[in-house]
Amino acid sequence: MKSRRSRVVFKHQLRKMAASVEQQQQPQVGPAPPGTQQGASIPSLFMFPPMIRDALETDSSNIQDETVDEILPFLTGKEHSQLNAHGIPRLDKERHVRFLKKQLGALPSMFVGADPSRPWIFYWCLNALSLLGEDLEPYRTRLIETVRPMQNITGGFGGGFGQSSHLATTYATILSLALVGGDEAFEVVDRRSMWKWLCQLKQQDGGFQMAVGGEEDVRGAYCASVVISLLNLPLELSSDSPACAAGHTSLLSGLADWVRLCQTYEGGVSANHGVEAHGAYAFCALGCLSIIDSPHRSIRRYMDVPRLISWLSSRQYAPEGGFSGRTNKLVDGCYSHWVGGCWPLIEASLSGPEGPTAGPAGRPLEDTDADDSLFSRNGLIRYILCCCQDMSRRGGMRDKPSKYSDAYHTCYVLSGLSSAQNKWRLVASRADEALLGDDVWEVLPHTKGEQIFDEDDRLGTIHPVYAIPQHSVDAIRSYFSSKEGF
Ligand code: FPP
Ligand code: K
Repeated sequence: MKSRRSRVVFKHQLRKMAASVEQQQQPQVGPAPPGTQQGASIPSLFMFPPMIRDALETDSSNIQDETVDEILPFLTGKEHSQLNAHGIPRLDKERHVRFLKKQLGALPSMFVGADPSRPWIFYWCLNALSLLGEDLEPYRTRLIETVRPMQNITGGFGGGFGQSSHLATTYATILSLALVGGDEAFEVVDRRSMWKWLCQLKQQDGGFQMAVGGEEDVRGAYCASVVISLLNLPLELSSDSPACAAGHTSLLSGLADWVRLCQTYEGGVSANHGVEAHGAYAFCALGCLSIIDSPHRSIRRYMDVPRLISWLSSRQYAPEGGFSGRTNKLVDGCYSHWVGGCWPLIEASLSGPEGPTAGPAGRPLEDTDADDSLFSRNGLIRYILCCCQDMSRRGGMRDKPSKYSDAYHTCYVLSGLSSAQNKWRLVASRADEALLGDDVWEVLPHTKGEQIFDEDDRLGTIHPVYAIPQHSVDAIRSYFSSKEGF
């Protein structure tokens, strides 16, 4: 219990903090700190270590301080040779495309341990290339030939030929096939064995194991719902599913209740019940719920939304501008997607279906100029463009400046950049709960507030639930929607 005096001091500090944040969000005027690019206007929020500090020194607080020291020269322009008027470097698309194409080639032998994640590499590289505006057609045939032998006759895809099926590699394979598109790619999937395998993974408590006999977590809930809805699989459970013993009759029954129990006392979402909340799992939970039903119904029904918003908001740091994955941990570019990707789903859950942007006579609906985003889009854009690009010959995107770029970070940093630059809206919700994932979404450039990046650096977009382009979602769904049963 705080004393009265400490409450008064606390209130005073809060007022001071609010005033200083307001003042710090104003662009820098007067002399720039040493080493700063002259002429660029950078809000001072992103130029100095935080004003308010916890007096308790721990390993976590020390490494946090070191991270701020590492990042500030990138945010203030000291590490960049060319900046725009807002102190932001260009997105080096050509370099990142070259990096991704190289990653898609054969892996050097020292990466033999990464073999089971080959379907992930396909998804990360293809999705990132598509965000950068590259044509994926040249990869279709090679992808089809490579993933075909990875499918097991007992259902699902492993990480390579002869490896047992796993939901993560299955999810990554299905998304990769959707990305390259075309009937031949879709026909690789054996839907009947996929359905039988998913029925084996479905558990009595409503959740999904990642592999037969493997761990049950919220990744399973998300990956299974993505696969079920993209492939239009029948929902009835096979009679030998372990879930039947608990009275379940559908692949999705009890799933939302299982996901609900992953929300922790902090307001975030954990891998399974009773462990630590982490941003990657928040995205899985919201994505899964948005497939089970429209987000304004399912997210509001199964999540404590105010507590989740409070926890998600705490993931964005200053001066960094980027997101962390959990309490007392460091900013990392990949959370630009895992945490950043939660915002469109949260926004849709709050606003509900909004109808098309253009009114009845093609007249744009009333739009105020104020930026009502729930996170600082410009803070995230600043972190990504200033800190996450490898500007050396290597290219690609990274966690933070001291880390090497890789395909995983390139995919999720670019996905997060795209969701900060563009605004998704739920236009119409599905008529019937049974039409899984059948909501209408629309995306437009985000134009409210100040645009700090160059228009040429605006990325393509990915569907807020499926994390691949909307036209890829539409194509695979429409191909399989004509299939009744198998
Ligand atoms: C902690 O790593 C990371 C986790 C506990 C979650 C990892 C899960 C994902 C990235 C995605 C799962 C989603 C799907 C769809 C399969 P850390 O301790 O190295 O990082 P931290 O310090 O930032 O928490
Ligand atoms: K990490």
